Amino acid sequence: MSVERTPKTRFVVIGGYLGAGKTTLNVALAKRLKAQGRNVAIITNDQGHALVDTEYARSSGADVREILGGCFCSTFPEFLKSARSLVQVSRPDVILAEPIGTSTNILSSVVDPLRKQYPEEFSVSPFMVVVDGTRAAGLSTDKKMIPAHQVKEAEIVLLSKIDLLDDEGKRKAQEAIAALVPDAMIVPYSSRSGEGIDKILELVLSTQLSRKDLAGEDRRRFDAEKSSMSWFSSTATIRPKEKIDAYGLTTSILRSVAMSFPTDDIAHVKVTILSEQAGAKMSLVGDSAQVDGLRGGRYFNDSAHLVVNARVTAPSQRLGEVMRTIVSKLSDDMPLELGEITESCFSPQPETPTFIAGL
Ligand SMILES: Nc1nc2c(ncn2[C@@H]2O[C@H](COP(=O)(O)OP(=O)(O)O)[C@@H](O)[C@H]2O)c(=O)[nH]1
Ligand SMILES: [Mg+2]
Repeated sequence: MSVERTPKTRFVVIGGYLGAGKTTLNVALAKRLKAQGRNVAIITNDQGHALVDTEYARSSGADVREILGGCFCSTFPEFLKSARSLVQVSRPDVILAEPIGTSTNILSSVVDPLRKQYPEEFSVSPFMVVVDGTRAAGLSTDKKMIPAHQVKEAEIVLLSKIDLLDDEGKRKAQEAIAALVPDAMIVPYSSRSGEGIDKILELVLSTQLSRKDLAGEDRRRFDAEKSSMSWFSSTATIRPKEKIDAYGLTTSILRSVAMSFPTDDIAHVKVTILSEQAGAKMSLVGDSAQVDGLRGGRYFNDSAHLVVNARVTAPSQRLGEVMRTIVSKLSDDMPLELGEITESCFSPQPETPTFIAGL
């Protein structure tokens, strides 16, 4: 199939809160774009040392780069270097970039400098923000400030998880978003049913450019909220002594997490287990646990790689202790041995953006 190639790389930044559905959407978009014969690259971004998102995004066949250790906005030169190296190596038609779920001021500190300083290299799409459809109606009363701030920056709001909403729920969600960001287009969609994804694909491939000018908010307003949510990440090798149920293992980890913290404090916890024989990915957002994918078989007795990422409102020491216990207890409860455990756990420190709007 011949595909029209645009001379510039289409650059789409897709922001939104923890657990809203960004990675799932990027994977769905990448698969469709690949099926059309287009090259796709995904840039993932987070604070820890091993990302569930990166492993999952690679499963779409896209070239995936991760930027670790801080938000795009404070590592803009690295972000740009990554994008340019992607352009040279895999010549993507489209780059999809996912900032950290608690990122703020992405429009002014990432999208704006990209479009103003590199218009010859990149066709920068309007800034898209994914909003969890099941949480949209509560945005204005949410005690957290970051989710509403992110919505206000959007040029296009992608309203996710509409498979979980009835018509009334969809209407309320859209009303709440329109009240926060009257100038944005709203596209309801579901990564589960596929509804609305073609519309998003159309926007991704259009030549429409980002144009919104909005000064960033004083980032110090958000520092306390960002650092109240600690980050934990761990990897381990699992050596089964008998056959293990990959789905049972991920479920057991998430069940233990759900029992250890109040629902509202669980921003997003992700687990993947991957071996030659089996693979499973699961997520917990608040009290909603979902199987995101099973690959290969469900059972395995070969050596497997476990990755756990958690973002929870708790002091980092407590999050670390709880998560470490949950991981190490696996070998008490199941016929397996754990080896090569790596771990990082911390509260994110305030970041200094590379570009501040207006300066
Ligand atoms: N029902 C439903 N679940 C979704 C949808 N999109 C994402 N999810 C689930 O929401 C959870 C968080 O998704 P993820 O893409 O990791 O969110 P991110 O933190 O924004 O990247 C996962 O369990 C996904 O399977 C959707 O459209 N419908
Ligand atoms: Mg993600």
